[in-house]
Amino acid sequence: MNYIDLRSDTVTRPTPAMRQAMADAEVGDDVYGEDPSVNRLQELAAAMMGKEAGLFVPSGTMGNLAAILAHCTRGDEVILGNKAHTFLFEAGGISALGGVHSCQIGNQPDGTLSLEDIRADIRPNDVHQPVTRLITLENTHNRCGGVSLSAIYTRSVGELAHQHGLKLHLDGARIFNAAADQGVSAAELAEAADSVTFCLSKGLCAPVGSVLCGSEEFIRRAHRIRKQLGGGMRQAGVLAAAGIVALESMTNRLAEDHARAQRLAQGLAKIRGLILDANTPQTNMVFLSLEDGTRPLDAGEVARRMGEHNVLVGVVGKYSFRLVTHYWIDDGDVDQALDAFSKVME
Ligand code: TLP
Repeated sequence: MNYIDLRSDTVTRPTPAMRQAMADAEVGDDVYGEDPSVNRLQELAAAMMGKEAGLFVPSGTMGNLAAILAHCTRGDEVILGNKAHTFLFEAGGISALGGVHSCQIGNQPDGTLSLEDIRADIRPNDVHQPVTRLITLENTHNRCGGVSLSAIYTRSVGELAHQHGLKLHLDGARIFNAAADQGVSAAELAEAADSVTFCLSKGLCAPVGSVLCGSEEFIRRAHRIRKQLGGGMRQAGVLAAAGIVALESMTNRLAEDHARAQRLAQGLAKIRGLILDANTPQTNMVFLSLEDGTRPLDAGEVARRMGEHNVLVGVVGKYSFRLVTHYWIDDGDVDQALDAFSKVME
């Protein structure tokens, strides 16, 4: 069964060019540092992020975890947003596995953390308190509607961090969507960050993997942590080969996904019973909810009925949805999804 899958861009399957590159990939034992495809991917990723070095990791979650553990020691504190993916959706790994304390600041609707809030939460030198070591930002910001953060804002947080002897990590899972949105390079958006993770496996369509980038010295520490976490992957070149295709040929097309999200939102706005979130969509995500009058139908039931029309939607609250456009969604799929919503909401 071929579903129109709007639940996430993580559902993207590899392109034919990726499958070919995977079949042809030169491989070696990456734990010995001998996989030429992994080495090439890491170099390419670091260059595209404007950093000295890169580390291929199995997931965005492991990339953020390895980064935070490389910046912090047990009992240190990271300042992050209360809607950050790392805070909400990474199974508490930083505290469970790293003993890292988190200080959550309310995200502004535009995905930022206010500089005043950050400043107020940097701990004084006091034996009663944890040591503030790190700030993390997310770009694009998933739970703030897929909004992209500017380089100017990121620089202001970087400056604040560095003035206080802190580091800045950027969860750039979808940094290429942010770059496409603003017409700038990913390197510019990541410039102020000491480290950045981005995902190959979302809008870029690779089957598996993310890359963590930073200074050579930082990546050496993160490399050991990746090994501790069981992320040493041996002949990972078959995966890296798809990642190279992703970086070489998939970053420049993301604006198409953003345009389709706009088209989808325009159609949804005309369907009775659906209310779009303010300012949605920002990039490739449309957030919406059911109007009061349509309840007792809840989002789970609407999603089930959409499934009967072969359309899969993401349920993110009792009455709310997230729809994500990606490479495998074309204009016809958008029309079909709109048609299904019209029928379900009749
Ligand atoms: N996000 C997934 C879910 O986990 C919610 C999605 O469908 O959007 N940072 C950000 C900003 C993310 O959105 C995600 C995945 C990750 C990190 C983690 O990446 P993976 O899934 O590779 O561990």
